[in-house]
Amino acid sequence: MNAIQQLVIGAALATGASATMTFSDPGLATPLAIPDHDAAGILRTLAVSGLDGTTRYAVDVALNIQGSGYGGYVGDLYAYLAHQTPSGAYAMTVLLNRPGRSDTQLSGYDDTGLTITLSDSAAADIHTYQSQPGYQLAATTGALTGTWQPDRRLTNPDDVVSSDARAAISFDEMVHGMANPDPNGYWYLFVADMQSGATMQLNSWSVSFAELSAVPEPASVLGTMGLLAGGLLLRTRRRKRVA
Ligand SMILES: [Ca+2]
Repeated sequence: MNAIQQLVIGAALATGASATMTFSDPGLATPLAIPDHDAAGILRTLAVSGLDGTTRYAVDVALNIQGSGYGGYVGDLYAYLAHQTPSGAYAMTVLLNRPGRSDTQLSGYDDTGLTITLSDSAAADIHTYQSQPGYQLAATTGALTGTWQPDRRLTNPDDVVSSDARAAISFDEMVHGMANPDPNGYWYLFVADMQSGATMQLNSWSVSFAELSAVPEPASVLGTMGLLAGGLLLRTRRRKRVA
């Protein structure tokens, strides 16, 4: 293969379709009750393997929490995601920190549950979803739907309000902010119900890893085009010399 063919194939790979791998909680065969008004909460574990440690991934978390008994109340919920690499490095970020809780609404939002995806690339913060135009609840369950940014507030869930700074790290930083990035290992979901009254259950959760294509920067595209043109020119000149 000559240099020109290598460049063309390299460009095709860089813009090709990317793969997504999803890992679901295998031990969660039936809904798991989240203890009411109990900061001890529940902790679930996913073993993740088979991902390329040198590839950059977009990480998304799917979360399905539904009201039980007399019904749910999403403003009671606190949840975080943690990751432990095979070498033992550890990172975490806050997914939910009492959605809707503010200085004027200390109980947070009263919707019955969540059937959502949390993603770094979402348009809006889950904490203030009722202020976002077009937010939707599922017709059958009343659960919030859609794709949202994780809450990322590190404030104590007993004190958190919407105006608190969102200082916690993104999913991408959870993996690539480490000295030896590796998405494999263990991923943990912690969920707690921080307020007495309404009760909820964890129906399912999963973590997806979508390969991010190495899209060339405009400058490097121009550089590649220049190299290709230069290479063709060189070959033409050489042929002329031989002839
Ligand atoms: Ca509760």
